[in-house]
Amino acid sequence: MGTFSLFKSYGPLHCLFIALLTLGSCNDRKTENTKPTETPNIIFVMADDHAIQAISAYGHPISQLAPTPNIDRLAKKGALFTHSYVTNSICGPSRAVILTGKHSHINGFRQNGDHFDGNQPTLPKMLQEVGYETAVVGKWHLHGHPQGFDHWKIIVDQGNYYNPDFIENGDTTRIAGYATDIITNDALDWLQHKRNDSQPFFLMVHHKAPHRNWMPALRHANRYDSIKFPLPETYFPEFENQQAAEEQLQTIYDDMYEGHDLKMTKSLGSTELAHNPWTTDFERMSKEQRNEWDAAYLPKNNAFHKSDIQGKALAEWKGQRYLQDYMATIAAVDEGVGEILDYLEESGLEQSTMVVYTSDQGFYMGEKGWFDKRFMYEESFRTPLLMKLPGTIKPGTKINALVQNLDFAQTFLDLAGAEETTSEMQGQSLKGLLNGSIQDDDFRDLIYYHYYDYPAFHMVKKHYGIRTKSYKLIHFYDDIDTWEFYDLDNDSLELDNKINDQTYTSVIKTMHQKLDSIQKVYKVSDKEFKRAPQEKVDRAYKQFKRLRGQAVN
Ligand code: SGN
Ligand code: CA
Repeated sequence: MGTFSLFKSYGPLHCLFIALLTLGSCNDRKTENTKPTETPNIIFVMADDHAIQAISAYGHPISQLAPTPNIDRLAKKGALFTHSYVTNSICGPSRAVILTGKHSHINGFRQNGDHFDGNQPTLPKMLQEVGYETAVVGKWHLHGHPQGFDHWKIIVDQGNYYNPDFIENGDTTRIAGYATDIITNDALDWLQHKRNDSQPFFLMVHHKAPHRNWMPALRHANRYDSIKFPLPETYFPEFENQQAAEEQLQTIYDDMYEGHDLKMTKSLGSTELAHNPWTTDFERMSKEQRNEWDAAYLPKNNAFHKSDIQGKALAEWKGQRYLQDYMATIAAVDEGVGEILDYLEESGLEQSTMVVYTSDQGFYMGEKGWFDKRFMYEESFRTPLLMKLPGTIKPGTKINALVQNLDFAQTFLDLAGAEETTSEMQGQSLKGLLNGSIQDDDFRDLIYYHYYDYPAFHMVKKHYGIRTKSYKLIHFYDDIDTWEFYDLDNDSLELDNKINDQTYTSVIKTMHQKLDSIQKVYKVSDKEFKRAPQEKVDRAYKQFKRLRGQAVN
């Protein structure tokens, strides 16, 4: 980093220096041409738990009934990544990978609850070094305060949808309103009034939405009531040879809390929530907000109580309620993206600003009967990724290469002209894919995954593995020791574990070799595979099963 520390004093002089160096302009605000910008501004918008199935540009049937026209603008004007993945499908770890460009075992943040070592080199710090002004607004969830940001305003821990608490400069304040709108407004406020006009900028906009418990903005609370979303064909799965899948606790109709998650009420005419083991946003709402909420939910809850649905029909009803709330929660996120894109167009920043949309991981929308994430199966391993950068990315580009959130830091630093700083990182810059100089098949052969958060919420066992274009090999360990192998071209739903199928013996052998060698490349040591004591696992199963307590069955 030596030479770059020269630029530590930011400001107009620095900009002039960079401009002279590159013969471009730091912040090409008013240009309408489509030449690549030398040091583009970068706006990185990340939602929490936003599934690919819920972005209309990806074409999934659910999203066609609840489109996201603003997020789709990025695909129209830029690139849609069809095979974008995380390295560890859970919130804090995903954020740590994005900030460091390193796998969890190197950056030290393996599971939610770990503490992020903010003293290590990170993307925002490195961007600062080359003259960027940096800011983060919204969810942080790494414990401790952000480092490397000139401006930050974060929600406390997981945050709340209604009247959330934010931390800014060490002070915690409750802000009236709806989290998604507040975060969008903070981002716009920083762009319009707070940033230093003479520097390129890097702004991270981290939404809480659409994280559990999927509470829509009041204006969207009835948005999809009349829509019947298609439930996946695997909504009632029969697992065979998939022990970890069988033993999870994230099935919509078994594990969701009827009050907290599904907003069901105790009885006809009541506005009191059914089973709700925790305090939630309902306690934070003002009287007016709660009245408006009840006015939106009472009629649909009453209709449920009158219907007397049971068994399979009830399980399907729960799936519908979940999808309606989840998609309605996304509506405000999409509006927020629209506001930011509109602002860029109006302010003349459009040409010089890269906009990225992603999620901290994928999510289940009823596939295998599930919600939540964590598994290395496609729905949670994959994550949405859309990017626009005029002059570099051709409108309507589709990128099918295997990419990961591990690559973001290197990509942004490469675009900022600071690729020399990334030698310790473990990803690959996506720049060549973005400007068309690298073809999808030439980018990367396989991707590596490791999930550690067990025993914990939803009881998804620890596992690691690799995915190539056509195959996936997974090892679940901890209180079990099972391998799974999928032929993705012939079994895209990953229902048929072929680990013992002789037809695949030689492919599986090659996959094992690839797994061993990538673990060496990524410096995975034997210490990474710790198991929890059996009593701890048993206790956790008991605790989470006890919490379920369904009232309506
Ligand atoms: C909370 C959620 C879980 C979720 C974890 C991790 N329960 O504990 O469903 O898996 O967060 O989510 S909640 O009802 O309390 O929200 S993550 O996005 O932070 O990884
Ligand atoms: Ca998440």
